[in-house]
Amino acid sequence: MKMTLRWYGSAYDTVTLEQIKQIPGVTGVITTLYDVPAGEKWSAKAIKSMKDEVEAAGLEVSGIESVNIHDSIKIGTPDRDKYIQNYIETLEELGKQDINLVCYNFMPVFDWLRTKLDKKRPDGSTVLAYDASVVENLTPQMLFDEIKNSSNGFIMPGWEPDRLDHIKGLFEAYKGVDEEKLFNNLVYFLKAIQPVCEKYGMKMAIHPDDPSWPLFGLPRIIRNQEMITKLLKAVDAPFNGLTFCTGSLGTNLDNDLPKMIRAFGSRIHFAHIRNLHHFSPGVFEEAAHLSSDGSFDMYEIVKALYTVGFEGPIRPDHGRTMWGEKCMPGYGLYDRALGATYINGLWEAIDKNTKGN
Ligand SMILES: [Mn+2]
Repeated sequence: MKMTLRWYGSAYDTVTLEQIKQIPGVTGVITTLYDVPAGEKWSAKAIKSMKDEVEAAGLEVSGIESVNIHDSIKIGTPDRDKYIQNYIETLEELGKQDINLVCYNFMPVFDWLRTKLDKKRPDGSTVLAYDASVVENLTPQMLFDEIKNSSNGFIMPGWEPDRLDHIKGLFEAYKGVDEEKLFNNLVYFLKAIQPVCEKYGMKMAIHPDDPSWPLFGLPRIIRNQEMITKLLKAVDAPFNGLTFCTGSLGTNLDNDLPKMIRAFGSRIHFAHIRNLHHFSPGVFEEAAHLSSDGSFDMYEIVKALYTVGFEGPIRPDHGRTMWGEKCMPGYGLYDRALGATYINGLWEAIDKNTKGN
């Protein structure tokens, strides 16, 4: 595996490449062109300049998170082919510059959802949290406002203001898109991009839905072992893989994370490792990465990745906001650096135990 950190680019991120470079064992970043709207083609020039900046800091671009999918592709409107063509050309440009991992999601309207971005924990740190009873009593508009008002002035990925402007229209547009239709639109997209992916050895790593259940009547199709298996089989080629996000799949405690890792094996192209502390079904907060701070056995999760021979990037997912840091919720330096170090420690111990030295 390769240890990485998500980085939004120097215009958006409070964490610098120089800081990331100093985290032991971190060799790359997972980044994006944060200012390119979903559906637009990425230019060779912008990709090169992003890559040059990362490499000048002694790091590599280990993958892209995300090249977002335009809603027309998810909804399956007649203009989708135009957006798919832009996506293919973006993959072509990335492939030419030896960037061959792309994380994306296929969630309607909401990329992810938390009901609080700054929940205080007993140790004084703050974390993102979710309470299903809150969601039941809020409209999507109220949730957008909550996210906007508690994100320290940062634009949260998936919650860009232009989406907020269109939320009513988006809900209208998704009317009639049920699980089956959404799934078929995803398969249509994957089949269309398959040739360019195979030309460049591009790995497409779909991100699971977060949380892993339907919201506001919108379908969600990447949320458990059965649904993910169905997708991997529908386009049964190595390029069609998964971002194994413990914090998303783990929102539902019925998902047995180590078992799922063993089942998906080589189709896992990318891993997000995060711990959650569950209070009751549908009520949880994000925790420190350490097993004892949350509900997951991180040793078993990392061991399962080790056992399937995982060689892709891992990034420590959302961290707590702590030590007075001012940052985008979940994306500060300190707790993610602790997470990277902890996961590296688990990996080293598992490796040495396995090899018997
Ligand atoms: Mn994730």
